[in-house]
Amino acid sequence: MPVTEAVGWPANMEACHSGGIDLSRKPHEVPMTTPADLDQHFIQTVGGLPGGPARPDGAAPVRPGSSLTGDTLLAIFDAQAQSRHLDYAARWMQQQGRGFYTISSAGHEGNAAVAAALRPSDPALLHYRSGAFYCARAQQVTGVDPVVGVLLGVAASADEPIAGGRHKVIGSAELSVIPTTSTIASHLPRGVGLALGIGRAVKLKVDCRWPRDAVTVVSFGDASVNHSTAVGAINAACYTAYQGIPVPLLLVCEDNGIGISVPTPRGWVAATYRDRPGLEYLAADGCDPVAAYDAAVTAAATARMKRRPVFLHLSMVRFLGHAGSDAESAYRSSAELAADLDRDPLVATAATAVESGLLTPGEAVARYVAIGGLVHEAAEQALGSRPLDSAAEVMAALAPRHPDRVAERFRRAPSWGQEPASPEPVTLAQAVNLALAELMSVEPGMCVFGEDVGRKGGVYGVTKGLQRRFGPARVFDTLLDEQSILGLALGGGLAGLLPVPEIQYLAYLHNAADQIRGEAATQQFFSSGQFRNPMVVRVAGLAYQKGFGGHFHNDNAVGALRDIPGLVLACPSRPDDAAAMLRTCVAAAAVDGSVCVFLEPIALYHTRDLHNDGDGGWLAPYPRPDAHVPLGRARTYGEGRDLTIVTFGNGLRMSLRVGRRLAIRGIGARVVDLRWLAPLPAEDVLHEARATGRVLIVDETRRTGGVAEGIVTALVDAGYRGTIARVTSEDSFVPLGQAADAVLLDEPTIEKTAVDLVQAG
Ligand SMILES: Cc1ncc(C[n+]2csc(CCOP(=O)(O)OP(=O)(O)O)c2C)c(N)n1
Ligand SMILES: [Mg+2]
Repeated sequence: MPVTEAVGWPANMEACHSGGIDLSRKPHEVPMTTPADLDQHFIQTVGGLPGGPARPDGAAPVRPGSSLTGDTLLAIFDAQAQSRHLDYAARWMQQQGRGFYTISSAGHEGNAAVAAALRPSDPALLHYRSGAFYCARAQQVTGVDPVVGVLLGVAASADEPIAGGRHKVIGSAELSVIPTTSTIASHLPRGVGLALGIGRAVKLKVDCRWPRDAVTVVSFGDASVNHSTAVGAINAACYTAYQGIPVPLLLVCEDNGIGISVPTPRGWVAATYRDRPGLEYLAADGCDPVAAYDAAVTAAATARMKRRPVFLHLSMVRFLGHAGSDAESAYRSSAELAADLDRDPLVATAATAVESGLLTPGEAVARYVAIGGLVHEAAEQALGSRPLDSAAEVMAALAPRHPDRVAERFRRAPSWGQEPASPEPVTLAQAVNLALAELMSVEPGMCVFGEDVGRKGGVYGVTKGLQRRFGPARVFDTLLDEQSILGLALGGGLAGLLPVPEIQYLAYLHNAADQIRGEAATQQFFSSGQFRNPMVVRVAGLAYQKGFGGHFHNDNAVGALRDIPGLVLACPSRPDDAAAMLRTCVAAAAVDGSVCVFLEPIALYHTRDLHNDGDGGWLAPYPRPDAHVPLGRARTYGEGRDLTIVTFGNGLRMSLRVGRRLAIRGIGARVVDLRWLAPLPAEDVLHEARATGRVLIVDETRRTGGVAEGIVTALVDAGYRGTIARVTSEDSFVPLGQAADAVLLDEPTIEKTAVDLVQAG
């Protein structure tokens, strides 16, 4: 009987490598290591070991000088064997037509020792090959079955406990394992943010789901350490620790020497991280359970006691190729594959158990086979599990909204309902400043941070005085790295804070956009709402700054934000709306974990007048303390019956000025300020559009991918049958100096198009 049948798997497992096509046995090719090879190798090697000494006390160390006890070694072995069989199962399920994920943890099972060295309350953000870590952690908490959970994930089942089948992630709320995305290294900034955020939440006496002495653990591969996101995050951890600020973070590099097919230069990871300021570095053979465990214990203790970041570098091997479809024989020699097989961590753990007399060779094999049988049973059940079957179910966790609870928050906030913060009319910048102060005084976990926001009070003075009033623990300058700023927000939100990071200019959001697109916006989606990262990202942006030019300070492109599912994109134009909308965003973040981007038009920050110098028409009274703007509700100015102008941001001011000139020409226009660019206030726009039957969209962003595209589509989709025209800026970057006027939308264009539209009938 083939050995694979002995553990409950069909003998043709090797055919799984390309979704059922047997790539593994072409005579002219170097043979690949298949599940059957691994399985056979384990059984034959371990089965053939000489027996060990008499059975020792399970509480005794398995080797002199080590802290790894026999009991813990056996627990590690069980987790490793579970993980290995889960890898086989994933391929078998793919063959059965109900497996959608085959990236395996085989060869990386040494990471079980890292879990064994940590506490189950240490939050973990894991590499996709950290399956054995996950199985080992599940042993530390009652009631979580890692096998069933992982297999339901492989089957993309709606019953999968963390992502609800939306992706195969490693995660569990009970196990403090926060799902990560497939974008390698993108979880590292969040990890740094979480390590810092837990301490900050404790300091601010905010509810935090993790204990004050928790160590945040983040694992990743050797190729991933080169990604700018990893480089930036590790740099941010070092930069912070270098200043003496506690960063209890364990960075685990699972180094198998290769990234898909590209070898990592020998010694590169060690040479890069061995001597970084602020960072402790430890290396061990991740295939040897004793060495891996002892190093992990030291690393965890250092991170916990010294509250410093530690880089634990574990050397590993990779079996079964990169993923199920990867024919690694194309780029690896048979000698390399054989050398890896000799280092099989599962064999090493079994051998250690046998050497130390904990198991006989036969018992070790039987234990492995028995675990395989249980995993196979669970895999068979997973085949029949319920798939996700509707868009509603898929999207249920995307971005929960409870407008009633958001509104209720305004009624209950203790200092609200009294006098407004300013008796005088204010500018937009002043309104944001006052609203930040007001919100910080009622939200103890709210923190404002970014480049220059602390001592300087922001490039435009919007955060002036906040640090003095609320202290450097809540208002602080960060290092110059947008990925890390957003990472602080991602981790801080998880830790229970209410982060309000600032991105200095819209153009500088784009080099860190994945931290919003791929990380922040997906957290609830991939955890069925069990983890959330509330945040309000303030971004100074849009164009029309007088005398301060160029694209990078006048970026008018919002396409990268408009299509992010669930994201709230606010763009206040008037000072009173700015304060009220900021309140809404902060409340939505607190109530629903919403991810909000608050886009502040720089050119309007200090604008005072509307039509004439000195008219004060762009100032506004600071709004009553209980005033807020419901998400997705527009604001209409005027009741003109000839034309509806739909606009936002700088476009509102231009449109109101044009509207007055149109009135003189006998054209009655009403002007709708969208206020929210996502979700768009489609119903309000439709209502106002129908009131006149003529719509002119005034959109200062680019013609392609700009806001107007969404408005036109929303109107058409809603069955609006009137006239629609749009004016936008050019599909260009914004040049320096007066040339900017040549590509940006201007009032004469708005006015001419409006007149033409009305005169056309
Ligand atoms: C940002 C990003 N670029 C590319 C990929 C595709 N990709 C997935 S895994 C991988 C290699 C990662 O290698 P390593 O970090 O060494 O991890 P390993 O798979 O070897 O454990 C690549 C390029 C990705 N997932 N994310
Ligand atoms: Mg690798």
